[in-house]
Amino acid sequence: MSISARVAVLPQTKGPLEIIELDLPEPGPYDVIVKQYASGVCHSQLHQMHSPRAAPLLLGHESTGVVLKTGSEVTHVKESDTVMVTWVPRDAKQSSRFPNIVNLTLPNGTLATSRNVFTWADIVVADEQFVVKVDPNINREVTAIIGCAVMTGAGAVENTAQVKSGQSVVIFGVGGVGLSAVVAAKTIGANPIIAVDLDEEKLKFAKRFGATHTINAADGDPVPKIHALTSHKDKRNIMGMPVTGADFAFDCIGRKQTMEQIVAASRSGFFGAEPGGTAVLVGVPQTSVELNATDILINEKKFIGSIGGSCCPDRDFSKYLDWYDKGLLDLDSMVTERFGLDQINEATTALDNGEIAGRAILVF
Ligand code: CND
Ligand code: ZN
Repeated sequence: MSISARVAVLPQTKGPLEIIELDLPEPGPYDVIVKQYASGVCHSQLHQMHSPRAAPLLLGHESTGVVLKTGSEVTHVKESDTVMVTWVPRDAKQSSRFPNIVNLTLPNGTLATSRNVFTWADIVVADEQFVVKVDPNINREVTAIIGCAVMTGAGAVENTAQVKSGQSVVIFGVGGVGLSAVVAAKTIGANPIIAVDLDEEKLKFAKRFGATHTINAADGDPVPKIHALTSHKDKRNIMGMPVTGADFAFDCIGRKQTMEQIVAASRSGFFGAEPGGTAVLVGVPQTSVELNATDILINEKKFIGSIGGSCCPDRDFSKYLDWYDKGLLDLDSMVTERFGLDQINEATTALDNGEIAGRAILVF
């Protein structure tokens, strides 16, 4: 018997998301059908909503749920297992198969597409590579944001940048992704941990998660303030000047201005002894960027990207659940708003208006 689901669909032309009831297809050999407990609302979906599209879109990419049905080739989960749905393959190093991208035929015959998964629905179908088995005793709501916000922010710090204890970090943009980067920096023992945002309330909030200093970029250029907080008086750069700047500067926004500021905020090299700092792009850019090539060259700085926090969900999600259990990752505070599926347009509008202090979730 086919399974009926209520799915949020973004029409191809402008307009709000619509909740459409439809019958899900029978799972293909590698598919898993998941009845959902909760899903996060990520800024990446706003980027998709504000971009032109070739077809109606299915959105959302982090959730918790329980398995209802599996395809014939699925072996790592079975009916009634508790899982998380995410958008990074769970063990890509082991699996040579590229995961299927889920599309659904709407009742009017139109094909609605997803980038890889969709989680803004009470029941979803996803490739098994995007379905991670977790302990059945997890908190079923707030842990939904591990599937993107935590993986992306914490993973950028731990996996991509490999920040070490005592190193200095600055994190631009402390929404769901940036706060998770702050938490990982604190857990590793980074110091100082400087949060930069335009919103004073979000900066205060970031201190609860481990930011040691905050800078409101609405009050002027944050870069000189970052340099004032990160000086290495005994080290000299190529110009013979004392070195200042962060060992790592993370952009968890993706605007042209912040992408340029993370390079300027990174420290120069210790001339002849150690290369310069690293600017890490996490936010999804909507424009290209002009890099100061001289700064990068003479100061031996790096500009790198981090996608999905370079995470391996099968390995990393249980670790983040452990951080939650130990009180290191306070997801109960980080999830600041809850909406029902029928309130999806309210949820996305609130995020767009900067009204979500941490991360919003949909609860089904
Ligand atoms: P959210 O909207 O929650 O947070 C963004 C924060 O940036 C807010 O607190 C803003 O106030 C702040 N901000 C905006 N402009 C500036 C500025 N000029 N200076 C300082 N602060 C500013 O977004 P989110 O945390 O859900 O997502 C953040 C970005 O990360 C976004 O671009 C999203 O698409 C991206 C992302 C990337 C990846 C990846 O794999 N790299 C995965 N998921 C999301
Ligand atoms: Zn995301």
